Amino acid sequence: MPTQIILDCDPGHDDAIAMLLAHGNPEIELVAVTTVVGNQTLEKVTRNALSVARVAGITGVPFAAGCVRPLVRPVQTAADIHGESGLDGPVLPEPVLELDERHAVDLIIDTVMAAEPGTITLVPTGALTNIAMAARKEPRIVPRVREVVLMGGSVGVGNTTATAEFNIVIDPEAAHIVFSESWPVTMVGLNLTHHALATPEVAERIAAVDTAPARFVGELIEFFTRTYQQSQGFDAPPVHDPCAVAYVIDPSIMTVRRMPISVELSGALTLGMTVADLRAIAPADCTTQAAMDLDADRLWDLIVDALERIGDPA
Ligand SMILES: [Ca+2]
Repeated sequence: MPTQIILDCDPGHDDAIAMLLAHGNPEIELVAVTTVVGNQTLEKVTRNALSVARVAGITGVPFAAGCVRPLVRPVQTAADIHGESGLDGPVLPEPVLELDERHAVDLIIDTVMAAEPGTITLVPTGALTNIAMAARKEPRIVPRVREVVLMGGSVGVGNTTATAEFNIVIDPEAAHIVFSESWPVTMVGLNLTHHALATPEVAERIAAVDTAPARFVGELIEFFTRTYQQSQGFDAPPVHDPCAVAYVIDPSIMTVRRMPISVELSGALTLGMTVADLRAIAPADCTTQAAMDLDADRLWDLIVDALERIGDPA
């Protein structure tokens, strides 16, 4: 039985690749895609999600738009990394899927409540606004969710600030809610994703797949490489979001360590930091863990395999 996931995202170059991986991998069943303000405005990331669905040939999966701003803070986007559209680089095809009429928060709640308990995995790859709102609006989802595997935070280095990662720092209050709930949380953070580098060798492997979706990914990586070189000083860009999907597919692709993780809500230098308690052994009631080491070759094997399986959708 494939693992059923809800991908809650803000496409976003790496979100797009995460969606393709989830769609193309047979171990995953994508049961819903929800969008949240983050890399760009809600309107832009939602359109991008629908464009990626067309590229990937995704049909029969509900897509819903979620929160237009963080719980407390003003909107902060990442045009420096993702461009004006949020998905600059390739030509974005006109969407064919229609948005679900429900708000993303309601789609998440309805999907989890309708499924058998312990079957739905939430995979947030943007700010945690929708997930936090869903947990507050319908607390009965919390024990029913199998686990939350999120891209965000870090054990160590930040990106938006010295100590904080973008998805967490743009809505730290939402992140606090998600990390504090009783569901199991796996944090796939920058300490791991900074090893998921789309090197020229990786780009060559993807180009060799030679399909329209693979060329789309190649163009995403090309743009992402330039912005990461200019704004973050990376030779090759880290492709964060597919790492969370890869963990759901095959947890053995990375090592994880149980540790209490708290989100800083008031630090002058540490707002939005995921404070990981690395002391000794985690307490017995600890529900959070962090991904620590990645087998990057196997990550790219999964992505190339997913693109091969997707082929050229009609
Ligand atoms: Ca993202």
